[in-house]
Amino acid sequence: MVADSQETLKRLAIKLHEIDAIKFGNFQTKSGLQTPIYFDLRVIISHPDVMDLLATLLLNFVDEQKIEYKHICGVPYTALPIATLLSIKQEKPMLIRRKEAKAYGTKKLIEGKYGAGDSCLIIEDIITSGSSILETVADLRAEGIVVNDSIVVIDRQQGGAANITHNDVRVHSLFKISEFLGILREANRIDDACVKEITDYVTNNQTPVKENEQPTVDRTKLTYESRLELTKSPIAKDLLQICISKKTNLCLAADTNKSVDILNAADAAGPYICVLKTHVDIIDDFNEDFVRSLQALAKKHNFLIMEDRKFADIGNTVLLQYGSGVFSIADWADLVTVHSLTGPSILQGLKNALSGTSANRGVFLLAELSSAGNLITQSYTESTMKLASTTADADFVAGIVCQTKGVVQDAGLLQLTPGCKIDTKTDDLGQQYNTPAYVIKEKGADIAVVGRGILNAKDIRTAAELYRDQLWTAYTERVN
Ligand code: BMP
Repeated sequence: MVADSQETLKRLAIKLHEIDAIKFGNFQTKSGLQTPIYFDLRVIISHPDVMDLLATLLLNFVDEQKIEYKHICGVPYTALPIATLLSIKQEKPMLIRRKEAKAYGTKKLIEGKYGAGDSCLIIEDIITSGSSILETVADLRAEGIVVNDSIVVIDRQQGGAANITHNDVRVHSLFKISEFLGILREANRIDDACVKEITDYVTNNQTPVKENEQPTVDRTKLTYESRLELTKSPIAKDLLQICISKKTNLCLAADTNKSVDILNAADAAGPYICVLKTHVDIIDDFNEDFVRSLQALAKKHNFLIMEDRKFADIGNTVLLQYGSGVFSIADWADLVTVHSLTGPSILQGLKNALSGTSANRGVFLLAELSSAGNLITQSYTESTMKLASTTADADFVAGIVCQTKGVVQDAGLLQLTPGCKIDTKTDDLGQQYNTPAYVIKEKGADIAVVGRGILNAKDIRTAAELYRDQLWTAYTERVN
C-alpha cells in the first residue's frame, strides 16, 4: 500500500477497535472453538463514516492490485454491504449468492444479470478456514462464472488463504491479523501480552488445506458463446466462433482416396460444416496443390482443417511426423488428433514442431473410440482426462475425442464424437453409429463427425445440410 493508504489503513484499524468490531477476551467461533480475538464486522453498518473509510480503502486496493473483473459478489451476509459499496464506487454490477435456492419462481442461487464465462470478484470480511468463500466460489462456478480473485478485509492467518489459493482463487487481504495487531499495539490499544497470546493462538490453530472440492459445471448445458471464455486454447476459440457464426456443429470426415473428391465434397458441404477432417495417408494423389486448394476452400467457407493422424509415438518421433515428411501436417492442419498413450511428452513433441508456425494450432486427445471391442479401458480414459487437465500445454489441447457423456467435464474442452449416421447402426468393420440427436444429447458431443453418412449420399450438399440441421437443433435443445 502507498503511504497515504497506509495512514488510512491505520485509521480504519483503530476505528474498528473503537466501534467494537474487534473484541479481545474469550469467545466461541462458528465451529465451536475458543478464540481470544473476535471480529464482528456486522457492526460497521451502524457507522457510515467507517463504511465510507472502508469503501475508499477497498477502491484504492482494487486499483493497486490491478484486479480485473466484470461482477462483484459479497459472501453473505456481512460482506454484502461492503460489496455494495465497492460495486457503486467501481461502477461494477453486483451478484448476490442466496444461501438457499428459492423454493418458488426461478430457483436461482445467484441473483443478478450475468452470463456464463463472466468474471467475478469475491468480497469477504474475515477469513479463518476459507470455507465461506469457497462455498460462494462453488455456487458461482456452477453457473459457469469465472472466479480468480477474492478480497478480504482481515485474514486471520489460520490457513484460510492457502485453502482458497488451492482452489485457484487469489486472496488479496487488506489486513493480515499480525498487521492489525501491530497497528493496535503501536497505538497503545493492546499490550505485548495480548499480541503474544493471539499470535500463539493463530500458530496453534491452523486449518489444513482441503483437497480441491470444486464442483463441475454441466458443460453440456452451456452455450458455445459462454464456452469461449472458458477455453484455454486459441484454436478452440476459433472453432467455437465458427460454430456460432455458421450455426453448425458438424465435422465432415472426408475419407476418400482422390484429392478431387475431397475438394468437391469440401466445396459442397463447406457452408454447413465447422471442421473438415482428413486422413491424408489414404489419398492416392496427395500433393502440395491439394493442400493449397483445401486451404482456399476452408477460407472460402470458413471451416477448420483437422488431420486425423492419431499420433501415438514418442515425443521426438511425433515432432518429425508432424512437422516434416511428405505431408508436413503442421504446415496446414489447424487441428490434429493424438493418442494419449505416450503421456505428456507427446504433446511437448508436437508443440516443438510448431516453432516456425505463428497460426493457431491444437490437438484433440483420444480418450475413447467408437469401434466395437476396442481395448480402451475406463482407467485409460480417466488418465487421458488427467493428462488434459494437468498438462503444461493446456493451451494446445482444444478438446477430446470420446463417446460418453461425463468424460469431458471441463467446459473449456470441446468434445468431438465420431460414429454418427441417421439410418444405420453399424458398418461391417466394427464402426458403431448413433443418430445426430443421440450423439449431441445423450453422448454429450459438442461436435459430431459424419463421414459416409454424407459422402455416400446422392447429393453431398443436401446431406450435409440435413445433418447440420439435426445436429444444431439437438444442440439448441440441449442448452435450453
Ligand atoms: P464414418 O462416419 O464414415 O464412419 O467416419 C468416421 C470417421 O471418424 C473416420 O474418419 C474415423 O477414422 C473417425 N473416427 C471414428 O470413426 N471413431 C473414433 O473413435 C475416432 C475417429 O477418429
